[in-house]
Amino acid sequence: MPRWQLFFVLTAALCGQSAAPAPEIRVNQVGYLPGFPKHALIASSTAGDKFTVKRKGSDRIVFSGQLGPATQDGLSGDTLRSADFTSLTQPGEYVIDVENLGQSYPFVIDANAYERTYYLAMRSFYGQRCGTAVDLGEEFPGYRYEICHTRGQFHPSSGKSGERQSAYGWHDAGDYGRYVVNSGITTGTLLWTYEMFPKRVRDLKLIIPESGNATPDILDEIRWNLEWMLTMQDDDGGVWHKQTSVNFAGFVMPERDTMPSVVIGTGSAPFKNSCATGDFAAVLAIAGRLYKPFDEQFASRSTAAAARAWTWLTQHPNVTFQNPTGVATGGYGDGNCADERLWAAAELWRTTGEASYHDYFKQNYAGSLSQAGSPPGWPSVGGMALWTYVLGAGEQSDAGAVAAIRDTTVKAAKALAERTLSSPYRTTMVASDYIWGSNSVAANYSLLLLVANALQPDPRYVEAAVENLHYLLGRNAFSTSWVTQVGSNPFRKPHHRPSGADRNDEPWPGMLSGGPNRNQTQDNVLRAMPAGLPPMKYWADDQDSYAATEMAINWNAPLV
Ligand code: G3I
Ligand code: 9MR
Ligand code: ZN
Repeated sequence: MPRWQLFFVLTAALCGQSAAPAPEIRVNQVGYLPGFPKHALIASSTAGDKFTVKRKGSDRIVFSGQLGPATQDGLSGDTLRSADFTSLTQPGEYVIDVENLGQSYPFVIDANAYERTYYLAMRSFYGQRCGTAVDLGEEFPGYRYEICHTRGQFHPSSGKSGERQSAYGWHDAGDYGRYVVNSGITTGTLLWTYEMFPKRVRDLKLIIPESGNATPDILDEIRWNLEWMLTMQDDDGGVWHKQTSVNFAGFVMPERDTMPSVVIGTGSAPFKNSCATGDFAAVLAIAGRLYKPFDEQFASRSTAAAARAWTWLTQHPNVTFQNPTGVATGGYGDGNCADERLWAAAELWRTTGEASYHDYFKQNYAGSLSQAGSPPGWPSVGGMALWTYVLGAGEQSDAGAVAAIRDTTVKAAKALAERTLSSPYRTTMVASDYIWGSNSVAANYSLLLLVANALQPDPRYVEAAVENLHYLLGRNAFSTSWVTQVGSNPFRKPHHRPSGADRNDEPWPGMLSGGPNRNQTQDNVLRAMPAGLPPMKYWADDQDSYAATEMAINWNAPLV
């Protein structure tokens, strides 16, 4: 133990506090909302039956209770007992003390408990900006890099050749590529955040270069990526798949990755693909309505680009993408672009009210209807298509379609909320959800639950949505907050090139870990773990585990 740590342990002991938080007490290390269920989960067979909640740093007991019965959790292998302190609603900073065990990590009870987490999670997109110098400023001194990836070229697979522009966009993840498909769901989710909760997020400052102009910071940040997406549309309306180097860079800062950033297509005519073009059309259509009050010109440019993409899509409905020979960066290949096309139709209809989009939607939504009942992800955006149709419904809408979508969504939300509130870890997750990016599955379940609440309000949907946040922020088998620099025991080794290459002790803030991934063959760290562990256990705080600790923009978006 380093001397400074010993010092803290000794002073803590002298002051009558237990030495270090007991990780067996799983809590949301950020906090809980006053009017919501509040549970800590205790994974210890030697703990006594009693627990108390105390003000942090004092012995004043504000709540006492008994632990619930032990339940065996198959997802983690943990035996859990619940400490339910729901009836404590007084705002403050607390710890839980469990008999014969010790004290928990601290947490708050506060109506604004998650405001800083939101700030860091949303600001992390600024930290992914490509084509500009980035500096997190006084709050995070040393978190900076120079302008990067300014050299653009056409790869032969794009159907064009020569130099071209490389500007704007967010680095996708721990790597420096920019991918249209993944940008689609990411940007769409963030735009929806603004559209669904305008009053909540409009005035929250992100401290970005555009702060202080007349546009809400969240929209300014999202626009950085939309501007890149717009550069990915060809003259015929189709949209190329990605702009990356042909191989992944080493663990260097962005400006030290000097490989050209090449526009990559399918390798044969029409070179663009339908999934990327559908996602593009959907997202630019959303932009066309949301930016209108702030920049009318940008809004109409966006709608027009979306409409041209739609026209291309009607001529090329299912051109799929696979990495062409010689390209090793992320694939984001999706064999079915029907859901992307449906999403495009729905958002274009919601923005423009034009009958052709509506006709397409009415004729095709039934084939994707079941997707209203499952969490979205980059390959499956059918839920986004269906929900936007209902969220934007008006007099012209088809009553049958609205009813069917609402019904499917609400039925699913009811079952998912029940499953969440009765599962030992109080998450919506089941074993098959423990895939690459599983933490985004948890977050996207919450997105579904919040959309369902918007379609037919029910506090249990919102409660269940918040339970998944408790899981992500520390109430999990590792007692680790899966968001960098958030909570008192956050993970520290994301697969994220700037975090690995810079001189800062801590990783860049506000980034969600991909999460446990039971597909052990997907990286060497997972492969080295014993076979047959419960799914939640396939995670380690290790930079080399890209299939479990990488960050990605499409995972941070539902966290936001
Ligand atoms: O959809 C299937 C599901 O039906 C099945 O039950 C399950 C069982 O394995 O797999 C699901 O497919 C998974 C797919 O993602 C969709 O979620 C695959 O297993 C999984 O291998 C695949 O992982 C993707 C990974 O790239 C490898 O292709 C991740 O979603 C995706 O986020 C990730 O993206 C990478 C980029 O390529 C490059 N940049 C970093 C980024 C994040 O790691
Ligand atoms: O860093 C890459 C990460 O962003 C991807 O998700 C992952 C899978 O495509 O690949 C990572 O790059 C690794 C490459 O695939 C193999 N050599 C090691 C690279 C990580 O340092
Ligand atoms: Zn860059």
